[in-house]
Amino acid sequence: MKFEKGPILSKINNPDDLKQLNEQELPELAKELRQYIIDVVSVNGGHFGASLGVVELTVALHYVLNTPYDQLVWDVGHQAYGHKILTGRRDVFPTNRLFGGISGFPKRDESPYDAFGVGHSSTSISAALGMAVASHYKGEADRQHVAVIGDGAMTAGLAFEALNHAGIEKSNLLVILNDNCMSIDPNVGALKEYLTSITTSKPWNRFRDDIGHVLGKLSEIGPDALGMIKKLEKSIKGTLLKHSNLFEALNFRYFGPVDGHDVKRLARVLEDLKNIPGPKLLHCVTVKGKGFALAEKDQTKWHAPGLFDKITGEIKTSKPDKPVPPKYQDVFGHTLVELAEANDKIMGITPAMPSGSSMNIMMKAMPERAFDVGIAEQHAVTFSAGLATQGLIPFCNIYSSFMQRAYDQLIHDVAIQKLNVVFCLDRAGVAGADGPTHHGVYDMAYLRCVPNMIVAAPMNEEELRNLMFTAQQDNMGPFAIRYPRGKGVMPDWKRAFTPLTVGQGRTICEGEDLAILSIGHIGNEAVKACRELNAEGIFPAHYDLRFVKPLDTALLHKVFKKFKKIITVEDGCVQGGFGSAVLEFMADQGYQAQMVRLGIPDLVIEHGEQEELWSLCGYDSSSIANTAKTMVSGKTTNSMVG
Ligand SMILES: Cc1ncc(C[n+]2csc(CCOP(=O)(O)OP(=O)(O)O)c2C)c(N)n1
Repeated sequence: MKFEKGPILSKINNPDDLKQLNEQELPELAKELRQYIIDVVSVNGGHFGASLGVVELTVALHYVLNTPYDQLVWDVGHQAYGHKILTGRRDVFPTNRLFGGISGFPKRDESPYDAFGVGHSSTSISAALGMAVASHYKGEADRQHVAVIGDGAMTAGLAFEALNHAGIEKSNLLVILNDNCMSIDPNVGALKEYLTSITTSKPWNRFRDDIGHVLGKLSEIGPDALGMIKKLEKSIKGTLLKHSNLFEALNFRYFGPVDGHDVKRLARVLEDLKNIPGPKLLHCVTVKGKGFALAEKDQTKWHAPGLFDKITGEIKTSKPDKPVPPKYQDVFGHTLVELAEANDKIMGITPAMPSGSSMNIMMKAMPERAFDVGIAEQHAVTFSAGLATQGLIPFCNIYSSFMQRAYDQLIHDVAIQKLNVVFCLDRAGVAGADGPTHHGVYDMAYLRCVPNMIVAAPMNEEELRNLMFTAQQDNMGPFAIRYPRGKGVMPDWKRAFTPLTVGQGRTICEGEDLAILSIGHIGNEAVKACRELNAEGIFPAHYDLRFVKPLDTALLHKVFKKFKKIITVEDGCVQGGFGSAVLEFMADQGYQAQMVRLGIPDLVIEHGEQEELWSLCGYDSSSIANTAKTMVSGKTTNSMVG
């Protein structure tokens, strides 16, 4: 598909071309850039509102900074589409997030303009500070280091840790706080209220006006300009004592709030900030979804809306002619409320993913029992641990890859103390177009080595419900349930609860030629593989283990006594994961069999549709069937990991 580009954007192949424009042309370029993002995202999908909100800031930054020599670090990176387009990727932008195409996030090996690889939030200040300290050490006094971080990302401990450190370094660091009052859902917490009070309070507005008067005009003032800024700050701080500034208290020079959609003014302000040494913070106020009315209005929905009609704004959904299975996340959300209605000890916790995890269903139904704690995975886990010490049963829902942030809390605060916390790990397995930062690859490996943990994965919606039911019983201890992004397999999913026996798997089909052991939803690919094999006269047995820990040892003894050819299938890393657990069982129990472990190999798996990636890694249904055929025929396998 061909996308039109405006006349100015067509000429911008890199930031050097951008610098040839005069200031008057910047608003028009911003308009064309915004339209190009709308055109492409409407047919390709991806993050939307965040990039629209920083169009002017992006243009101004590349107009003023000497990138890539100057280091520009985007936090999370979901807002960096404009940056990609202006830095040499305009014509490949239509491949954004597609299999084999450019990444939806900044990535160091994609472009020298991507100073730091991102995807998880709140890393930008630490990374930019590291770069600034390195420049200082190397004597590169002229180099700028800029972190652009949203008010949502600023809620994380990591961001605060970086501010705390930066405040005592004399390095040249500019933090741009992109304040749009939104995370994916509305931003939460006391910091958010503080930022709102700054943008609305009278003294701060005076401060802003006074500073605003001078910033952007330093070059006109000449050599006395810095002295003037200092004087101004001093006198203004007198007025502000009652309302002392958090960032100032951390030794940052605070500037703002500025209008993040006035591109000419932003360019002038940034130009002046280049000449102010040390750590500084520019508070930039923007509107998420700016320039696309519906996205401005319903900012959560338009964070990543999928495909849509760019004229009418209608979001394209397929209209199925028969009932379709629900998303696992929705089964989680509805089941949690159902369980919580019957068990008043249940609480819900999400670190900033109410919509993404469907915790918003409980937040709506039982607001006093469900918490969005901000982008704060570590806190979410230890907060849950605290609740559990008081006899409550927290369901702490964290995406598998974000859970990596809270590993110490999981061990130190939950597992060692055997607390009843239920971890629901959404987006486990390859996550799709978000790519390597978001794939939930490692959880089975990193959880099963932790004492006291129960680690389970449902093969379908009914199992998810039953696992949740089982986990909320008293004295279960730490209990992790991992499930993938997207839909399950059962349109008719709302069945009565049946408690499961911890550590017990189930037989999907008996067979003769070999055994397939699967864990979780990917077992449905094994079901398809069995069908294909049966049609060719090969009869595998298939077992859904349900639990990675504890393993169903009775079932495994039965399997190893009967079969000499075994395939394990998991949507997770083969190193240390489910297959490794079965391999350890085999070795420990003195069995011998030919085993092939199918799963994610020891490689960074790029972005693509889940099915494409299952196939790439060799564990979609046809890869499973091919592996089985090769094993049965007595040949060696050529699977990526076999
Ligand atoms: C560690 C981590 N947790 C959660 C997320 C999911 N996430 C992606 S963007 C986002 C909201 C970020 O809000 P903000 O920084 O204010 O940027 P905005 O989208 O408002 O521009 C969240 C929670 C993430 N990327 N990383």
